[in-house]
Amino acid sequence: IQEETLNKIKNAYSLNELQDIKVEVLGKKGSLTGVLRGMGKLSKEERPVVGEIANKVRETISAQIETKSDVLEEKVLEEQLEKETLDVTLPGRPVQAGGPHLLTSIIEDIEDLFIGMGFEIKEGPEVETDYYNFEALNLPKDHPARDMQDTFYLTNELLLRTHTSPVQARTMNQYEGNQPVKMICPGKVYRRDTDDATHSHQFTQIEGLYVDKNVRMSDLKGILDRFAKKMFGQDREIRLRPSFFPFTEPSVEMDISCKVCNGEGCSVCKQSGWIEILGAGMVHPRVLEMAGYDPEVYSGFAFGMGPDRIAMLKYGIDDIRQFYTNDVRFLRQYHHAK
Ligand code: FA5
Repeated sequence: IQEETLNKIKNAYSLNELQDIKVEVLGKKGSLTGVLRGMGKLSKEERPVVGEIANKVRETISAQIETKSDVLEEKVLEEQLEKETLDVTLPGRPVQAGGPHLLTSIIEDIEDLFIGMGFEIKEGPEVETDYYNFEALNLPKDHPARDMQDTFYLTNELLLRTHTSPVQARTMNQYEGNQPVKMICPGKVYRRDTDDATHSHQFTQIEGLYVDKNVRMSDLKGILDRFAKKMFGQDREIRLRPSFFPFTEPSVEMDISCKVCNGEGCSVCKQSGWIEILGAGMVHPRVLEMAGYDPEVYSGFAFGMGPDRIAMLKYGIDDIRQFYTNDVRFLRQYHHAK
């Protein structure tokens, strides 16, 4: 048995084969196990002799199997290492990096411009109360101007804010009527508008509010003009048209001349040559009063602009829905827009 088995072990070329040999000889029904089992049938004198030999054979075979197993394991490992070597000279595959959404970039650009003019950044909730969205802005419950902004109501008192103007009242409340306020507030707003090329039911706004002693309409115009020139270039013109908002008096809307220039020249993007980008005005005395500011002492201006429209104008995008349909081919074009 010993000779035959050692020979087989020597020729074994895989761990599986070695395992088979082990079972064949040392397993429950193995040949050597058979010999050891048959000991009972031997005479008293034969037993120790045969027993000793059989045990020695078992030890020798076990040791050989062990040694061979180490050798084979080593061989398997080597083969595996050989197969799995990395060819570090192969060209790499580029990783597709993401980037900020164009709207995020535009909002950050606008924030930077206003921070440079001394404004701080504020935030407010998207789920807003009827009070802040309307009443604190001089729009009592039955006011017809509420229809100007078709509203998604959640309950009688809670709604999705239709503009960022509630943050005006929230900030003035926070400052308790005795400190100047100079803030902008970017954020998402929602309206039951029918989606088309220039309207979306969800869009972004940036509110601005400047309240202090002696703030005038000319300050508003100066700030907006500076903003427009920095955002769109020195050759852009702005135009203020009289308008109406219940929370400002007087109220204006600002249009910007809408030239879109590229390497081939400039084109005017709308028949009139102007596009409306924001509403603004002098804060209504009632709004100041409700927020705890004395309108005899303080005055202020406010504005609310639409970054979606601003981005469209700046980059010549003709459909606002592009911002919200998340076609990566579109989004990727503007990763390096800054
Ligand atoms: C307002 O929302 C006022 N709260 C703005 C304001 C603030 C006036 C402070 C006075 C003082 P309006 O509804 O016009 O106003 O919206 C302001 C801007 O948001 C618009 O000029 C436009 O740029 C943008 N906008 C309005 N509706 C949409 C829409 N459905 N999709 C995309 N942009 C819109």
